[in-house]
Formats: sequence, structure tokens, C-alpha cells
Amino acid sequence: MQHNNSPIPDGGAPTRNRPFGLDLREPFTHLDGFDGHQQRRLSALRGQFADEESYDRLVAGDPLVYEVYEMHRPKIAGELLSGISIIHPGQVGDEFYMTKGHFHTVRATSEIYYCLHGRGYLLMQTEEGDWAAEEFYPGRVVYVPPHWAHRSVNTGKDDDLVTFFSYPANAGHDYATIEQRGFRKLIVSKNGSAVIVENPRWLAGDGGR
Ligand code: PAN
Ligand code: ZN
Repeated sequence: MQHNNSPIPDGGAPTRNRPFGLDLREPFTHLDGFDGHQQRRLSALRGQFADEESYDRLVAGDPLVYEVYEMHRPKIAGELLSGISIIHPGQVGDEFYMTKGHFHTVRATSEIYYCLHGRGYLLMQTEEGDWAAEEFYPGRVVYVPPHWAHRSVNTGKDDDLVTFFSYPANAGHDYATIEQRGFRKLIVSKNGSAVIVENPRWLAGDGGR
């Protein structure tokens, strides 16, 4: 293995400029090949869960909802960013733990997810209000086309949802649009099953017009 570390052009951490490989195998607890690790607690998802009473009760303990391991690369067109996201099991009221969700700042950029472990959905929507939910289970690939916001939802009872993702390094993240409007659909537990229901608080956008 030859790693040639040199400063990256956008001033970030040193990076690898030689081809390299990584092992992604169970258990996903020692992800040493990745450069960055972010943790998102429930307090980072304020306003996103429908049941505000349950949210307020649970946020006092501020549980860890999800973690992201990233491979650092220059954030320029032509590079790919990739990593692992791990959504822990849990609910706020009857709504499953999920990521914040975002559009890419550069709307014309796509993303690909590969499910390594667990069960769940990738919930997606356009600014015009079209929506889709693609199932995650081990071995499943989900493609996010350009212009579609995306949020991972863990519908497993006791199990983490683990996915590998990759997207163009110049994509950027627009969280504000989802923070303000929410997703059109919620994924909730009903009689022991995951069901997709309308979000009564979703604010339809104007599609940028
Ligand atoms: C993923 C997500 C990751 C965490 O890397 O960033 O799953 O979700 P949030 O960014 O919505 O908190 C991705 O889609 N990157 O573009
Ligand atoms: Zn993304």
C-alpha cells in the first residue's frame, strides 16, 4: 500500500493521491480507513419530527441518532466524496430515527447509496413536490438523481442501518430548504410495520419559481 499524502488544493486535510482500497465488512465498528467522523444527536433535528411533545421529552437526554464516516477529498468537480452513514434504531413518537436530509447545493448533482446492513428507506423529493421512497436492505443500491433531496430512515427495531454513499465532491449541502419545508412524507411505525404517511406540516415549495 503506497499513500502519498500532500495538501489538498482547497486547504483541507492531507489526502491520498494514489489509488487505494478499503475493506467494508461487518462489524462496522472500526472504520479506520475513513478520515472524518461526525455524530448527529437529536438536538440537531429540531423541528423535523412530527410529534413535538415526544421530541421535547427525548431531546433532554440528547441521544445519538446517526453517525457519518467520510473520506476527505478536494471538493472540486471530478472528485467523488464517499463514506458510511450509520443510523441507529429508535423513534420519536411513532416516527423512525432519520437523517436531517438535504438537497445538494449544486442541484444538478446525483448520489448513489449501497446498503450494507439493516433495513430502512431512502426518502426523496423534488422541489416541485414529487416524492419517492426506495427500500434499503443489505445488497440494495439506491440511485438519487440530480434535483432530488434525500433522507435515510432506519425502520429496524434494534438494528443499525448502515449505507455506503458516494457523490460528486462539488455538490455541497443545502439543509435549510428541508429545515424550513420538511419532507412531504413521514415514515412511522404502525402495528409493528413501517408505513409511509403524509406529513401534515409539509410546506410545498414553489419549485424555485
Ligand atoms: C450523505 C449524508 C449522510 C447524512 O453523506 O450526508 O447520510 O445525512 P445528512 O447530511 O442529511 O445529515 C449524503 O447524502 N451526502 O450528500
Ligand atoms: Zn447527499
